Amino acid sequence: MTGTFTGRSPAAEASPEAPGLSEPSKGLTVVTKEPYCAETPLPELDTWVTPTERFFVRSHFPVPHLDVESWRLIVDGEVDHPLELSFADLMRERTRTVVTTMECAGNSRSSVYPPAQGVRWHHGALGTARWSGVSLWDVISKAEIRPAAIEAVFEGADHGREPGVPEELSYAMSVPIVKAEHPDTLLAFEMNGEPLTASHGFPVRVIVPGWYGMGSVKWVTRISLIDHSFRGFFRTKPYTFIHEGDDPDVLRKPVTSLQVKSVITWPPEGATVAPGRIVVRGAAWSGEAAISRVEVAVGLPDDSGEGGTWRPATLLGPETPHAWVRWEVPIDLERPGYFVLRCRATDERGDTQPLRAEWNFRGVANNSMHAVPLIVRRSA
Ligand SMILES: Nc1nc2c(c(=O)[nH]1)N[C@H]1C(S)=C(S)[C@@H](COP(=O)(O)O)O[C@H]1N2
Ligand SMILES: [Mo]
Repeated sequence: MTGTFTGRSPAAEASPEAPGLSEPSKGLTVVTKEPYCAETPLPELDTWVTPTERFFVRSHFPVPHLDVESWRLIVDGEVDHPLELSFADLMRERTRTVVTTMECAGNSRSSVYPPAQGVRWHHGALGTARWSGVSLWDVISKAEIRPAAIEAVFEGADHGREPGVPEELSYAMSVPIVKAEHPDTLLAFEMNGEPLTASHGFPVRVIVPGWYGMGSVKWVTRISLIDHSFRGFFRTKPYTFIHEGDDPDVLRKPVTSLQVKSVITWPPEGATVAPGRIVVRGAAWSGEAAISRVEVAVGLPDDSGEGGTWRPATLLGPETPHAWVRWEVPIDLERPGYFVLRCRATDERGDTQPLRAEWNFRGVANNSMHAVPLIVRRSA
């Protein structure tokens, strides 16, 4: 039997309306107002597909409000035939739908220690959506890409200033050609069966399955093929692994694929439950491999991350290449007390989650084990 929960829901603290946005963000927790960053409370991530109004928003600059009639996509750079495409041009291509899990590279930054620079996300800069659009490659290959091209740079219509940078910047991010060629890399115009909302990239955004969210450029208006590694601000500063002592003028490893990770979506952190059996539920994902195992421990970890009693969870699926799997495991908590649950996923490559992820200056790609404190109480 499932226990009853009296844990205060983080949703209760959510702001009803996001400032400067046309659509309300009910159910999201606003992390920063400017730029607008809002995350999903974990209990709201308890479904395979995340409803659009509950899907986190991460924007670096104010939302550009674009008009579908005047929107154009330029394809240029290392191509023989530069293109300028309208929305109607895109609609002539074959439609493709991909369900993919998106996680911000800064997700879970609030639990990085020592504290790292950046938006202090808890664990909810994360969600899974059904994206429809056209394969990126079907569109850009018409420009006759030259063999010299090694990366595609996606540029958004949003722009503004970043600390330490003298000039205005547009949001831009690159992917290697192999990622641009993948048929599931999309120019998407629908999210969960509806046109994109303004804050999620209307009218067209890129979707790069298997990568952290920074590659899925919203409000895309230009794609440039280049014959070198892109050195734009967002590629080389926030979305890169910087370690202690690194020379700021030397390029570091870029943040790309999602590391193996899992979260407990039920019970909520800090919930009070009655003694007995609870069914712990959650999600697990990994960028370039399937999830092979999820385990849940009751009890504090030792330094290795072991400790406690580990129980294998049942993987509920669905099994698709780019989306998280749901899992659940019954846990018996007969005795009143204060407890902590932890979960740990392992993928088919054998990658697993650490107790504490290796520290980096931006606190990116933190895939340390999620822990949920829980109170078992007779009067719950
Ligand atoms: N044009 C543009 N695209 C962008 C961003 C942005 O600020 N501007 N943020 C990126 C980051 S860091 C993430 S995590 C995802 C978030 O997408 P969402 O707001 O639809 O959840 O968009 C990416 N694409
Ligand atoms: Mo992000």
